[in-house]
Amino acid sequence: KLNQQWWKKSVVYQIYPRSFMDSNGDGIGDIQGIISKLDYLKELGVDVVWLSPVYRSPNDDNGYDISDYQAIMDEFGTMEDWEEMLAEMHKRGIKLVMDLVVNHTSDEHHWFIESKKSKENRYRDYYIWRKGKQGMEPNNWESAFSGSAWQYDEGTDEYFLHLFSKKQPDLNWENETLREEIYKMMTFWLDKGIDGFRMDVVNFISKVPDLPDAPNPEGKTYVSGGDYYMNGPRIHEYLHEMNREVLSKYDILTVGEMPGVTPAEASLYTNSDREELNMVFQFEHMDVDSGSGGKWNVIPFDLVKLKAILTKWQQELFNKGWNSLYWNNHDQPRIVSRVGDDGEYRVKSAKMLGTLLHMMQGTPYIYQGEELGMTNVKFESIVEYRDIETLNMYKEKVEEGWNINEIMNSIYVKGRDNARTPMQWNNEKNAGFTNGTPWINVNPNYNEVNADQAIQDPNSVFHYYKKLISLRKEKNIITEGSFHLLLENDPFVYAYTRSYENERLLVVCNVSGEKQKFDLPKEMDLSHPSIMISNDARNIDEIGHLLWLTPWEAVVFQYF
Ligand code: TEU
Ligand code: CA
Repeated sequence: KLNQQWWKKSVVYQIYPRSFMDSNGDGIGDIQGIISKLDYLKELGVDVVWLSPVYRSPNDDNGYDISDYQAIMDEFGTMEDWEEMLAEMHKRGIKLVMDLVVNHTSDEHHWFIESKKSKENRYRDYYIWRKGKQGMEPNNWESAFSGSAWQYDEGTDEYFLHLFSKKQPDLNWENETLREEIYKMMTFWLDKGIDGFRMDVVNFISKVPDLPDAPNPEGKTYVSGGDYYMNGPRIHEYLHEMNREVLSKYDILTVGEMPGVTPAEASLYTNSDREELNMVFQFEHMDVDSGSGGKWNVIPFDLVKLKAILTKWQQELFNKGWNSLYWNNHDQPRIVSRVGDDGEYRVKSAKMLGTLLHMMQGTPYIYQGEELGMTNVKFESIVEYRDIETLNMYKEKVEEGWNINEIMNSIYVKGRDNARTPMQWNNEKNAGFTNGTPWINVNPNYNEVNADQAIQDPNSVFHYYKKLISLRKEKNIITEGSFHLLLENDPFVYAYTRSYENERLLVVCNVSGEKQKFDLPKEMDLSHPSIMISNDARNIDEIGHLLWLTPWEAVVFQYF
């Protein structure tokens, strides 16, 4: 079936199953819990669910370390539960995109158990093994989760590569038999009727063959090897092969998670003529507040930088590829705390940030709780944190002599557990997420931030997001229109236009807690503007050529 590109009009909702809804009181979200909340998603109006991994896993990285790709994780339920969930989603017209994690497996996957048995084992070459150098690791690459990217194995006196945790050995995509095994597994799930894949760090799967040391001018213990595995030499060959062998046979959505991807590369990955993927998750807009040395070195947010990045992505993929649009996911702190105001103006700034993103060209992704304006969390002590990335960083920074308060502040601002506290359903115990003890503590603000309250309040973020989602289906200008940034150097006002045939949208957002002046563009014919959506009451007749934007105001003018 030809791909009708339905995903250009879709809005995707990401579920992190461990934290979404617990149905059996063990404090861990599960598939029956998801089923019980599908009417809520239907009410919101989302078209697709991206479900983070539910495959068998020891949960070293909460399911991103898979020990059996074709079995369901015990804590989440059974394959029958999964089949029921898919049927219930499809009954409601909701599509299901599963998470494909094939840069690495768990070290408890039977392929790895075999691979480490001996150098002659038939699975040896499914993974990346190298001899050490003078008793040291084969190269100087660091793991994303601290320490070396290599783990020594006594049994065969060699090291194996793991770009993430020690329990996440990287797969060797040079091995054709391995690639065929992956395509078989993908077909297993697609033949069950799923509607696509989100592909975990899929631009890491092709490494530069001789795995060279990275430059290390500052003499660090380990350094990022990203230049030798991001967008590597055979990545387009592999993705085109995957498309030919599997993806092209189904009418599906495919999105590649690609840390380090540029717009130029993304136009290659997402150009439909190249038969690779439909869209990618880029990370440039997620690093505006990251200093040199990575995310934990927090620097002030800079709107001018953000505007330049998102404008580049809008314009360089226009008529060439396709963008994903996201602020949040299970790896990122919550945007209303990161860029908005999670205090007095929480609801208003959350609506502004939603408007800013959803009026752009691309497929928007809403992360669970974003539609409620859920915020970051500040746990008293490190013992309340769960994420391996955070716990490893804490240990490493303590050893490096960092001040504990500085470490905790970096965790408060950038830690992934900010996104992983339980979904807040109501103001009952544990926010209605579980009647047991939650695997991670609930954000204490669940009394005022929860789904029940949001659904009853017509002015909630929830109902505002509902409207953004429906506008995308009604207005071709949102999916087809060209993008033009205004006031590129204004540090507080984010304004852009979308143009399509004789129609215009003018999106004006005040990304600050102070009122800001905005001069309407001359070409805007004041006799015809209408307000398509806004987060603040405004009498259209009073509008002259000068707008005083209220704190965190978002307004979308429509004119011809
Ligand atoms: O994330 C890839 C990735 O690069 C993230 O680790 C990100 O850079 C980091 O978390 C920023 O804080 C994917 C998954 O989304 C993530 O949950 C997994 O931990 C990782 O791959 C390994 O599977
Ligand atoms: Ca459970």
